[in-house]
Amino acid sequence: MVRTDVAELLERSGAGDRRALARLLTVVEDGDDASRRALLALLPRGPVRTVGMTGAPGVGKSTLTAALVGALRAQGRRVAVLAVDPSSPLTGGALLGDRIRMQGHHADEGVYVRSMASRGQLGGLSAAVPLAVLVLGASGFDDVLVETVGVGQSEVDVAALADVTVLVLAPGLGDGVQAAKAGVLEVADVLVVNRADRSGVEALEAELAGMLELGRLTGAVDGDVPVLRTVAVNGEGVPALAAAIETSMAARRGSSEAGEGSGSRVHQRARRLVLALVEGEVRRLLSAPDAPGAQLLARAVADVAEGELDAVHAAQAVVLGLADLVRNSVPSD
Ligand SMILES: Nc1nc2c(ncn2[C@@H]2O[C@H](COP(=O)(O)OP(=O)(O)O)[C@@H](O)[C@H]2O)c(=O)[nH]1
Ligand SMILES: [Mg+2]
Repeated sequence: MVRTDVAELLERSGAGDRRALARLLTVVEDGDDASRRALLALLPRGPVRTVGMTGAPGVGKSTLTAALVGALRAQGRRVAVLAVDPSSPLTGGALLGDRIRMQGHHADEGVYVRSMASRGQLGGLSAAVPLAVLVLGASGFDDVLVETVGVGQSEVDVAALADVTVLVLAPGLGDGVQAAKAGVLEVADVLVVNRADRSGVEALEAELAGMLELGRLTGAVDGDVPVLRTVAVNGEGVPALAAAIETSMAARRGSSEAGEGSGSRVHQRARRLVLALVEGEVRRLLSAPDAPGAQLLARAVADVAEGELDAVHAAQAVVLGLADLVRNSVPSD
């Protein structure tokens, strides 16, 4: 795909053409280097409000996300949802699609749902999702909700890219302990006890309060982290969740405008996100099929494997070679 094609798709997508938007997101997921680069060059440079919805499987993330879409639509906001499943292109997205349909949002042109999987691509989702968010922003969406399955590192990844991270838990699943293990509690801005119509709500809330307290003592948690109750299946507590997201967003904006320095949570998050994208890009430049740096890497690997060179010097040669390569590469415009 050449630059002019991407430009045309972007223009059509901005005018509300959903097929053009779907094709752009396919470029994001599966596109060749030149297309992705062309797309990136055309996208506006500015943040889009991103809300991460994370938590263990079965806690009600998809149901809650669909309900939240309704609350945000009621405020007149245009809402896109990315269902991110690092393992499978089928599960998360299909289910979420069902929930959204059940809520009657499918006929609403202010709502767009798409599932994304890594498809084994290097640098994978951590690179594709932020780019997809920019595409959605350029296509007129005010909010992008990113639902991710709660498996290990992906929760932390989504937190790194979202402006506001909502950690969803449910009573009776032992999630409190899980959350603490994965380190997600530390990056969550809002905690939600969903399935609040079930028993065990107080016990979970007490457990969370204890963990937040501990987190504050160790400095892992700063600022206000509200704990809300929702019943996603009937919408109870969902407007309060939308309000808490808004408050958290405003607090973030406030603290970055107040210039709270490099130690602040906003800075830490920005640092994680930029580093993750740089690392993903470097990996892709070196080892994606036909990657410009593939030969550099292959030579270094062979040298080390054959005992010609130590790994430290080999790695340094790759970094210097990559720097030259990037400096000399002319973008395809
Ligand atoms: N009783 C009850 N069930 C819920 C609630 N929210 C979701 N569920 C149900 O929990 C199951 C898992 O929900 P889902 O949204 O797919 O969870 P996810 O895996 O976290 O995305 C579904 O059967 C939902 O209908 C709730 O607030 N109360
Ligand atoms: Mg789900």
